[in-house]
Amino acid sequence: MQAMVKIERHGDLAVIEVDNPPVNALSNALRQDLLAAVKAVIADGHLRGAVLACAGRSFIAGADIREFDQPPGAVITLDICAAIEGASKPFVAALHGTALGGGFELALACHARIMAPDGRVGLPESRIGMMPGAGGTQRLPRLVGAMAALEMVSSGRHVAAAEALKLGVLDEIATDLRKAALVRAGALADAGHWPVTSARDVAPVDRAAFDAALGVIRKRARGAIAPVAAGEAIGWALDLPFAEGVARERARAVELRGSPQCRALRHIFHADRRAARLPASSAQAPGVWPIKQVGVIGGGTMGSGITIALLEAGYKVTMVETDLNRAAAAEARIRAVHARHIGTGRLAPTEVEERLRRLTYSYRMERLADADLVIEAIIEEMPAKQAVFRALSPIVRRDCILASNTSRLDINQLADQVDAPERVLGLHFFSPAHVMRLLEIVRADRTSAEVLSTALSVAARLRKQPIIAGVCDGFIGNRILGRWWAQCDFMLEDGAFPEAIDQALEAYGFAMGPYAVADLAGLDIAWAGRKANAATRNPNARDVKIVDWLCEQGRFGQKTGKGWYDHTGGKRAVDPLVHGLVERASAERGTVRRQIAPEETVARVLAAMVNEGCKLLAEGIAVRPSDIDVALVHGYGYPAWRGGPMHEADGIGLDKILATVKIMQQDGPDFLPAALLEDLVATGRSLASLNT
Ligand code: 3H9
Repeated sequence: MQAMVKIERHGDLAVIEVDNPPVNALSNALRQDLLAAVKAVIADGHLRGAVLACAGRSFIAGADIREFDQPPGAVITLDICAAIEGASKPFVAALHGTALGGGFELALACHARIMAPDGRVGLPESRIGMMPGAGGTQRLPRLVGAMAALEMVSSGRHVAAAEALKLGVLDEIATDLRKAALVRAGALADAGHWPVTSARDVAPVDRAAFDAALGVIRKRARGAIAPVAAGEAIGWALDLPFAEGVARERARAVELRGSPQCRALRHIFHADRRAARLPASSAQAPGVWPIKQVGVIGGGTMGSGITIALLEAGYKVTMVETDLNRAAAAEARIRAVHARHIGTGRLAPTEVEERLRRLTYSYRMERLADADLVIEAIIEEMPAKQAVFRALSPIVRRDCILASNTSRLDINQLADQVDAPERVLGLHFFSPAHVMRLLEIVRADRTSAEVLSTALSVAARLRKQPIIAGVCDGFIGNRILGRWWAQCDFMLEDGAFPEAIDQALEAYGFAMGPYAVADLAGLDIAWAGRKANAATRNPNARDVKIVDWLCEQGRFGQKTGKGWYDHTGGKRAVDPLVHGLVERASAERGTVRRQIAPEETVARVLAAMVNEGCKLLAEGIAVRPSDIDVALVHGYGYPAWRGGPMHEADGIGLDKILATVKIMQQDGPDFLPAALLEDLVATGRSLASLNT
């Protein structure tokens, strides 16, 4: 096996180079080798200084998170940081790619930091339920101040080189990184003294402002422990001597490492990456078609959002609308979003101009003759969508991928309209499409592996989180959503009120409860759908009428000022009229209303999700349980720190979930226990065992 750490000599200076692909993660073995190398350089009387650098695409991206379930090992990163910082010669960190977590902490312990122009640094531990444990929370505020450090550790964001330089993290940005680092190490050695981060004081801070910012972090965390713990540790840097702060940080980090939240977030980290891979059966590395020119048909909310996302990713876009007014409305929407980005400083006016130059509007589909990909985003009606696909077929090249943004319609029926149906698939974006991360890629019966693979590469370029779904009503996300929202409606009839259900689910960690979300999204579209599908409804399904009654009164949610709540004056207030309708629904069903505890709300919602998830797996609509977790976390506000419903269900026990489903089966055929769930319980297997 090749050594993971090597020492190169450059005269009287050394370069310690770490080489542990793909991202130089600090494994137990690497930490041992690295500490040995640092000690060897320190002990070598011919060497006056050293550079710490990495081979490959990145500097050390942090501790090896695959080892978090094992004991820490003989050498911890803290030891290496201490050896470097206390060395009798200067160490300079040469950073490229992503210097993250433990990697960044090593750099903070060095006596200077130089970074390549496209490099990034950060302490993203809180995103995986962890916090820095090698002095990061104590050294960072000594360089950048407590407020900036607080923001960095709680958000976990990656900071680009230019900002890092401005903040005081870096000493220099250099294109010829190794050379600049060697020059710096030589200069520090010549001077005979060098800065030691831990010896610096943290700049004085307005303590009340710091505590207020920590309070905001606590509120926004909605139950997530790590961002708050990391923030509190920055406070220790203000209150405690360095050594004490580091000891407390280490103890808390070890605690978090073994926590259920850390396990759940690591599950999501791996699940995200698994979801972006083709299922094993088609893993013969299919080719990826080049995509440069994209057509978007329909400039409504979805079409405009998709266009903004495509422009951000660098594509050339032609938007096709039916008339001047609609095109003007789309343009206004797109310009408004870009103007906001200029206003917040996210984009420079020149960047916006460059993006908008890549966008053309047209009323003629013929303009899409050169497109590599066309995304249809018109009204959610099958005949209209079929007409678009029929019209496109003779215009576009045979290797132009044709996608629909439908959230539930049968993609196969669209593929039937065109030549070469193997290039047709669904690209279901979530609203607002330029903001939401989830992208459901819907594979129709004839979609080819190349087309699927190309869609995954488009998702990566758009920085979206893809999941692959099969064709069914609602695909993965909306089908599961339909079931658990139905359970919420049943709970209203059984005895709950909307605000109690929202509160229970918000306390569980959802960003918003279902009734608050419904009011935000608008009740009218679902109402129209219910009316259109009335004839096909299963007569044995339990049907709750409350939302229809709300819509009949013109209460469509926030846009009309009233829905499940009264939003008059911009506040979400409980409305006695809604309570009256809820009680009427119970009375009409002949139900004696009873108290529904928050625990029952959560148990029924979770059981509905997991049961339907198992049906999706058995039908081959979802590839793996972890894809369902990815969908719910990135598209539906499920708390990431719980790892998604399928992960959570394994933790609770599938037998308990099944017991709840068995009670719910009285609610009709949609809630019959999934055969897969019963089988897993009978054979003592977990959902995680199905993650391939
Ligand atoms: C920490 O450092 C704690 C310390 O304070 C010490 C306390 C004592 N470990 O994402 P990609 C794998 S906590 C193991 O597809 P990209 C990843 O699974 C850690 N493996 O590429 C994937 O493998 P596969 C703090 C890791 O270019 C492959 O590398 N650090 C790790 O889009 C490529 O990854 C973090 O939280 C890891 N730490 O993004 C950083 N990181 O192909 C987490 C990656 O088999 N990582 N892998 O699925 C990231 O944010 C991104 O992976 C990164 C690269 C930006 C580095």
